[in-house]
Amino acid sequence: MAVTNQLKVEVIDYLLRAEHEVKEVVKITDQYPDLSIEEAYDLQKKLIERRMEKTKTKRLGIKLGLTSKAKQEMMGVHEAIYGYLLSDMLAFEWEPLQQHRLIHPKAEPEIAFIMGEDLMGEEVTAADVMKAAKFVVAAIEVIDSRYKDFRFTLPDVVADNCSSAKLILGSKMVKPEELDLSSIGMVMSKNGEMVTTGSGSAVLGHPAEAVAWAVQKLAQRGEGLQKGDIVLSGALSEAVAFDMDDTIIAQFDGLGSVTLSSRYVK
Ligand code: OOG
Ligand code: MG
Repeated sequence: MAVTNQLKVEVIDYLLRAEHEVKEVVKITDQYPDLSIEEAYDLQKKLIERRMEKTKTKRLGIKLGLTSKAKQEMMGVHEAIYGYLLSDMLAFEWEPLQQHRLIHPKAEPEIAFIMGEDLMGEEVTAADVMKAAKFVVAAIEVIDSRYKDFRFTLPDVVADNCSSAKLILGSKMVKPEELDLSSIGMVMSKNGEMVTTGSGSAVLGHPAEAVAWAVQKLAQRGEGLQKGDIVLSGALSEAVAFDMDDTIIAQFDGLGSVTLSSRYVK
């Protein structure tokens, strides 16, 4: 199916409205079953442009998703996915999330890269990523699929900017070469009880491998990482649902911890 301009406008309005009105919607492939992944990336790009215009936000960086073999198998795919992070997605440890602005959020423990240089090209390697990154930081990503029950196919989730909603960074910045990112262990707790554990190797073997994959993928569309970008390299474990008054803490070897709390505040 060709993605006509008319279709792009309709689908993008539909997804942006779902986010704005905090209402889950039926996935778009129910209506457009032939939507390809490449067409979904076209939609994502337009959606991001429209969202930036509407919310007067700027690019903050890039996020990866489905970077673990387990998650890829669950979705029946062999590839990771990427989306964009925007400035209004940045949340802070000391400021509870506004639960009523989220549909059915889940928290993911991740390792974030802060880029010290632009990075672009189809040949970029994990070693190049490690060189171009200025710092790595512990992070929690909040994903909040706009689709009903968090159920979707790959083109659906790509068009929905890979479920991006919020991110929180820890306060300890570490130079990438100071840590072995593949062997970092992580424990995540919810209201004081351990809920999940993971390791840096869950992210395509090494988080920098995942970021290199994203750079290669972006290059196919004439894009790349920019100096100052925050890059979320993908979850180290499964995502954990949370509700108002929950507190989630992810603790990483060598990177310290990062805390998410959520309240009903208007
Ligand atoms: C897609 C986004 C997954 C990750 O880190 O794997 C993701 C989803 O599961 O909703 O951000
Ligand atoms: Mg994620």
